[in-house]
Amino acid sequence: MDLKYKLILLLVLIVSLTTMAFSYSQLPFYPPDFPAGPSMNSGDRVMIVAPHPDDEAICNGGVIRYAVENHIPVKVVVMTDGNDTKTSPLTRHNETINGTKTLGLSEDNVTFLGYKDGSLRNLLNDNWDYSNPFTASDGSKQVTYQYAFQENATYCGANVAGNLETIITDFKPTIIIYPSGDDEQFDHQATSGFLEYVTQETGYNGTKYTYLLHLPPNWPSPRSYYPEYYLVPPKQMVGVENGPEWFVFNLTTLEQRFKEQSFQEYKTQIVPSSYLRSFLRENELFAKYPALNVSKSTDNSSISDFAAGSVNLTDLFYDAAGDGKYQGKEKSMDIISVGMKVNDNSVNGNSWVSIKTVGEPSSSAVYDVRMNIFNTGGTERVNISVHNGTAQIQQDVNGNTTMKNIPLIVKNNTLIMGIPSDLFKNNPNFIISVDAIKSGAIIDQTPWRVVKIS
Ligand SMILES: [Ca+2]
Repeated sequence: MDLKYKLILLLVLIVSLTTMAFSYSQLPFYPPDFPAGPSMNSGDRVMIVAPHPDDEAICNGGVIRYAVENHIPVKVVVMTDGNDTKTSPLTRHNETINGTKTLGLSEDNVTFLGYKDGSLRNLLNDNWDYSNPFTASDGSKQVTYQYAFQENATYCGANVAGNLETIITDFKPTIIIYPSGDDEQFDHQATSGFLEYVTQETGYNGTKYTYLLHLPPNWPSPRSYYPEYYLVPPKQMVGVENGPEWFVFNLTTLEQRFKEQSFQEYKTQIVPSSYLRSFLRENELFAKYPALNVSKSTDNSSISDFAAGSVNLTDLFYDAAGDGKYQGKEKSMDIISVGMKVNDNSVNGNSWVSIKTVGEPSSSAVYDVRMNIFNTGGTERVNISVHNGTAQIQQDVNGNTTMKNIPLIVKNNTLIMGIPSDLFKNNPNFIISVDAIKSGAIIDQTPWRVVKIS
């Protein structure tokens, strides 16, 4: 072989080795560089909220096992019946009982609320009041399971919140672990909203952690059974201003074994080929969402100031681009930020809220800003809805509903709506979420976030 070919071979070898080394360095063989958490001590009491009967093990099996080993009380709350047409609710119930038993819990540690699988978003946003319950496909309007926390519980948001408040008051958790509002599955996103609601309503002052399960198509990466890998947060959700703060909970080999064994009890859900086995890793992953702060302004900005561009809204929080139902392909409905300006004693009586999308907002879409405002005289539920060039606000408080048109301008892919400053006159805490809907389908939605006014 002459020197030329030897050099070419050497070059090929160097390039291949470099490529291999690079690919290898991208594999999650090391714990991601975030603080450890949740930290749990002997005085703690841990409440884990699972939208469906299996979420408790998939994302929290290691935490549950750790708590059992350290004699830390655990309460698992399963929100829905897991009735997914091919599996009976009783089967799902039994899988959770057996799965959590494998982890070391007893049946008394698990509470089943029994609401319909897939209905939580309706209950939170549309069917809140007892006078307007959700009707399931089987015609039922209330829980019918004997094993449920409250038999005959009405399918409505107020009742779900009431159940969770009772459990929090009785169990007195110091740590609540619940789904991330960035989870793409609607029951998970809504459960997150319910927990933000009840923790505000009850004045809960313990710690809150969220867990992420559904973020298609590429997370967790790789999406398969690799127990020697670490679970790493999705790139687009790291380092976002006011976004999730990540925590790593490393598992011992024994805890990993218990978790894997518990998965075998969820026979109808976690089949050997299931991507859910991606969650059998060296660690579990949690995130805290910081409460957002808005300072009251006194500059009395008017709609013409926004139209002229002389006043800008400050972004309150961000939503990933490229997410949602079509992974961002509907650019006009891909929400990227929510802004707010709360005016104090405004001459024109208006404060401002904005939604920014990747593409120009579409007149055929519906954009909703939902807020629950926690005033001492009662929690006010507010829905600002933008459709076809018109913005409306609906306010519900203590059974009274009012609806009226409000100012709207569209500028730089941003919808800006004028809302009454009166909503915030007592500096209440509130929670807020935004979604974009087309032909009844939710294309994108933000998490529910807690906001404090100063
Ligand atoms: Ca988005």
